[in-house]
Amino acid sequence: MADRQPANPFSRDSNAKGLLAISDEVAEALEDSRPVVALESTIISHGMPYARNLLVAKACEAEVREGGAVPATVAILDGVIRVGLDARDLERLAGGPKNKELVTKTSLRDLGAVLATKTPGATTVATTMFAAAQAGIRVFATGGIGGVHRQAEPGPSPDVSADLTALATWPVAVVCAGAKAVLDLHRTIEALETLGVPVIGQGTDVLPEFWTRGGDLPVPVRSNDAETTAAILASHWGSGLTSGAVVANPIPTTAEADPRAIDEAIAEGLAAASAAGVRGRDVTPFLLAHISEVTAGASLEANEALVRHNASVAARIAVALADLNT
Ligand code: PSU
Ligand code: MN
Repeated sequence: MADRQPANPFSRDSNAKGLLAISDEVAEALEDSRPVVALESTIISHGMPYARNLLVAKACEAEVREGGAVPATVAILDGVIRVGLDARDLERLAGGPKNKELVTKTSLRDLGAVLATKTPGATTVATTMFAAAQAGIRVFATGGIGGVHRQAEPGPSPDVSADLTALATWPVAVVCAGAKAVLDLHRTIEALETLGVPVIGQGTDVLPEFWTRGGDLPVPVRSNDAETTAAILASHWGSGLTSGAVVANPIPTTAEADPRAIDEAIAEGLAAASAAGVRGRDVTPFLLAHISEVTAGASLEANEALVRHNASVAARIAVALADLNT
């Protein structure tokens, strides 16, 4: 019997019927099989205050370029999913102090409505993974994925991010500093196991906890460099599996926030969110802003450092992956 080859996981896979627009620079890089790294936009519109958000968005693109890859920031603008933005697009997403009213945080369930109304949308990890997969991009950098939120009291429907659904569904590696530590990290890593999503600790044996390097939860596999991570990813997809992967990359030691201060700020943030009745997609942006306030900006400094580091490491992984495929 002849060997049956799995479908090429690096081919483009778009069913977007004209609603997906890839910039010329990104399209040319993909055409030539050169390394490309996707970046998300919820972190710009809802994860950081104006005008720091714009500086960080540009810095992440620069980190990707320095690492030898082409950045492809994703957002929804004028009724189209855009892959690869210019400076003016980034400014629109960064907006001003009232940006939250203008740009919709767009997860998978929101995508159709945001496209139909032609209003600007910032893509979450889930929606960015979807767009990346459609475009044929395999590596994506963000700060931290969403996951299973902590629950004050046991109830029937815990708040679970569609980021997990996306990780189970599309062949994109998400380079991140673990999941945001406001979540229930234990349940999040168990959910990833159930969904069959590899969690590769790059240079770490434990799950990074966003603002800190973590220590409580072991990761299932460790890789010591971008080449090893790329080899694991290539084998994961080469086997025929079509799910995504988490590449857990801890914040550099020099940029790590004080774990005690962060734990206290998280507890305060969670109490404030529940007192203010914050729910659904507003929870994560509320907590990030509150924790930054309580830590006098220390958490924001750490957030910038970790997301830039992820962009840089993602570029190296994209380069190593491109080398494996040529
Ligand atoms: N990483 C950051 N800041 C962020 C996010 C990630 O450093 O704001 C965003 C991502 O877009 C992620 C979202 O998908 O937070 C999770 O939101 P939720 O918990 O509502 O699914
Ligand atoms: Mn949620």
